[in-house]
Amino acid sequence: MTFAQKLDQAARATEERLSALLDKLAGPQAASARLSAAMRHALLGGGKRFRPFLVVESAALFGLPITAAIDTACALECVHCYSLAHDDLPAMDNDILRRGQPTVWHAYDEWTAILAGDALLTLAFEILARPSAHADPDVRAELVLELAKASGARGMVGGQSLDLEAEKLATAEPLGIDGIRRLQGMKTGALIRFAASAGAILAKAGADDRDRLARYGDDLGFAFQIADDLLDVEGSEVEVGKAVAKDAQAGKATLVSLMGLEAARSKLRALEQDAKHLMTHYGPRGATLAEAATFVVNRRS
Ligand code: GRG
Repeated sequence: MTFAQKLDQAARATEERLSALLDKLAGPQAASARLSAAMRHALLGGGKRFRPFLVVESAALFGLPITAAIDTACALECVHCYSLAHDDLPAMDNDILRRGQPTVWHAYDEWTAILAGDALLTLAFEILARPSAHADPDVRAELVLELAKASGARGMVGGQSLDLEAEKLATAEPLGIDGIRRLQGMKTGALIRFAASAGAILAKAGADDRDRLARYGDDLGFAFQIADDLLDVEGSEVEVGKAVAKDAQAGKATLVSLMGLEAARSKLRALEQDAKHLMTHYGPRGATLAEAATFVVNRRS
């Protein structure tokens, strides 16, 4: 199977399971058809499903089948999609286009987008707490703990706050390279680190594997963010599926604007090589995650 086919397979499996989970957990019994529809719009309106793919492939490193990883992959995608629905709100990034479709608040309204995001965040932890996520309750508790840490004040939400403080508060000091690196490690990196580490948690792997996968996830998260900044500079709205050139318009410093295009591209290549090197430990089993590093570096959407 080619890399593209593997990505596609993980995306399809994730979407099928998400759809079934929404039907079961948020669908018929839910008080509000409007809320369910907005959750579905946020979750199933496109997307690369790259984080679920990382969960599935990190589990495959240890011989686990896709079925053993899919609920964890779906829980993570629920957190990711809630963050996008909230990030697009007028109070935050004020975007009307996401994944080539109207954003949730634009398709519905602001309060529905807020509630759909809240419900997706809650659903993520409901999915992880159920025995179908893993037969061992200790593993489920660890998944809940690690996803909560990655998503919350020390992770994605904290990074988003640092970002908005820098952008919106007149009193904020401009961020330098280290400050941006820290905020992006929290905002974008923490979920990608969780995705890469999840396979080791599901497989009850030892500390060396956990550490190696966390470092791989950090490389990928950093690369993912630089690639995103480069797309904002070099991509088109049609290609990327959302508004571009937003950072420059907002006068927002990014790693690319502070380092310059050439240094950013060369950092991307260094991160790709480091991530690939970490995967050599797993021999042929590590080949797909090694290719994922190249995918992140070359992505155009
Ligand atoms: C609102 C708490 C809260 C957090 C928002 C993730 C995030 C934090 C904001 C998104 C802003 C952004 C453009 C970040 C850059 C990296 C990123 C997360 C891009 C979107 O992820 P993709 O490319 O999206 O994986 P798809 O659509 O493929 O799922």
